[in-house]
Amino acid sequence: MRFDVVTIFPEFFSGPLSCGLLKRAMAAGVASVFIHNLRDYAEGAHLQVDDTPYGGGPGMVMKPEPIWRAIESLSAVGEEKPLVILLSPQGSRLDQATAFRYATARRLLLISGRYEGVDHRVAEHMVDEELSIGDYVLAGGEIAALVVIEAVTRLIPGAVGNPDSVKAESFVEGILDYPQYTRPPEFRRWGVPEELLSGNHARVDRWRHEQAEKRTRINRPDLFHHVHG
Ligand code: 9WO
Repeated sequence: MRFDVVTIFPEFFSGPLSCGLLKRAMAAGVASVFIHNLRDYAEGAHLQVDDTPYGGGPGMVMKPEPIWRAIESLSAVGEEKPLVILLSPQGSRLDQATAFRYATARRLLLISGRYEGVDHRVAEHMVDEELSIGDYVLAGGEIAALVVIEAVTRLIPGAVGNPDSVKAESFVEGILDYPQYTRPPEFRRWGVPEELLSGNHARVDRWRHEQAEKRTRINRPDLFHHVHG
């Protein structure tokens, strides 16, 4: 999988890409991430990437032309055209099913906006999808782009140590994960559920399933539509 990111803050990505899963996936060659400075696609004496909003109002809006030039230029490299995604709170919501769909693509081109907005012609005419990672406003799309890169990369075969852990976990079955414990069996008089210490696998499985269901019902009633058995 090849990821390209267009941003006015390329330095934002160095920390996250140099740790853990993303670092390993890149070293193993299963993922490559190219960060591009939007300003490199700006023109004019001031290399301007933003301008005042039509109709007035506070702040600045990102101009369409540098984003267009970045998409045109980056789409032309390599043999495969990328799926182009604008990170925005106005987009459709990222979920695990979307992450799986993106993991089947060969290339993703992620556009991270800043300022008070992005000229709407970008969302309307230049991108394939507008994507939100959740119902809150950030200062820009950079963190959202990193969320997509991490959620997708860990689904690529060879990126995660144990492929069973991708299958077994949360959301794949529309239910939250069960609570996990490790040693010691008592810490500050807080015990570990006796079912987990019983050594009875059937009992452990039953307890985990009940806990997962209870958590999902209480914390995420919106997910609690799956078939129980
Ligand atoms: C600001 C704002 C304030 C009041 C009501 C609605 C609002 N929307 C925005 C807004 O979209 N600000 C953006 C800041 C403009 C461009 C990039 N920024 C951004 C992207 N903030 N948050 C995201 C984002 C991206 C993906 N998923 C969640 C949030």
